[in-house]
Amino acid sequence: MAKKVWYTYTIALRSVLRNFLRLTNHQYCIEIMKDSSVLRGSLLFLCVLSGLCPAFAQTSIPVGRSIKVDGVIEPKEWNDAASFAFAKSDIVTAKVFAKHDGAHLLLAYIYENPKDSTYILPEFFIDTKFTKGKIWGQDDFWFHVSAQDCFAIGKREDYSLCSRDDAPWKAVPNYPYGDAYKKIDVFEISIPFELVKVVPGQTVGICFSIAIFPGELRLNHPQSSHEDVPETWMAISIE
Ligand SMILES: [Ca+2]
Repeated sequence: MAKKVWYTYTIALRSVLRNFLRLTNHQYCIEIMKDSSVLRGSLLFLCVLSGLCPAFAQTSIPVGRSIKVDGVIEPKEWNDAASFAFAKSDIVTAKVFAKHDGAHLLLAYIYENPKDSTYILPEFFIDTKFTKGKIWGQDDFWFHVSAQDCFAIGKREDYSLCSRDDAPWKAVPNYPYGDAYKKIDVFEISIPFELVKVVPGQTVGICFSIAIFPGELRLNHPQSSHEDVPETWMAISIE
């Protein structure tokens, strides 16, 4: 009997935690860490015990196998990556897989049920020296995937360094040129560490972002981060 009550209790607790974490985009775990009260400490313990605190596993980008940058998720191609979920929206449910192979930062943007005829553009911002700051600095990189692969240093939305086939980094696929819309739900991306002057073992600031057109909506991960304020991006160690 006691065993059954305990089982019911743990199932209910897991359900509550799961829904709460879903609502808060996992930030609750981080908030718990900042509070040393006994109550919250206990919640943290339960949170970890229940396996529902992915935020703890998301403070680093693991080293893993190389990938084939072709826009196709092969079996076991990404099962050694960290996962970052965007807050749910009416337009798309999106997540990013992230890892590196020692020489390249590797990302996969994966969309579930993207709304038809909506361009959902992968973007990400890296504070490569982790200098934070309230405005973009010369160590902050902007990456953007649309009909071309674009990047800029020190600012966003500078489209002077765009290329579909000859960019110094690679994203597959791209949206078609012009108005020929194509629904895409997986992008694979590879950025040479050499391009951003990042080395394994260091900490960087990262904000994963998706820009949604039409509508000019943007989703960021972490949800509390802002694309224009590097100090709000998350600290990530490159393993
Ligand atoms: Ca692939």
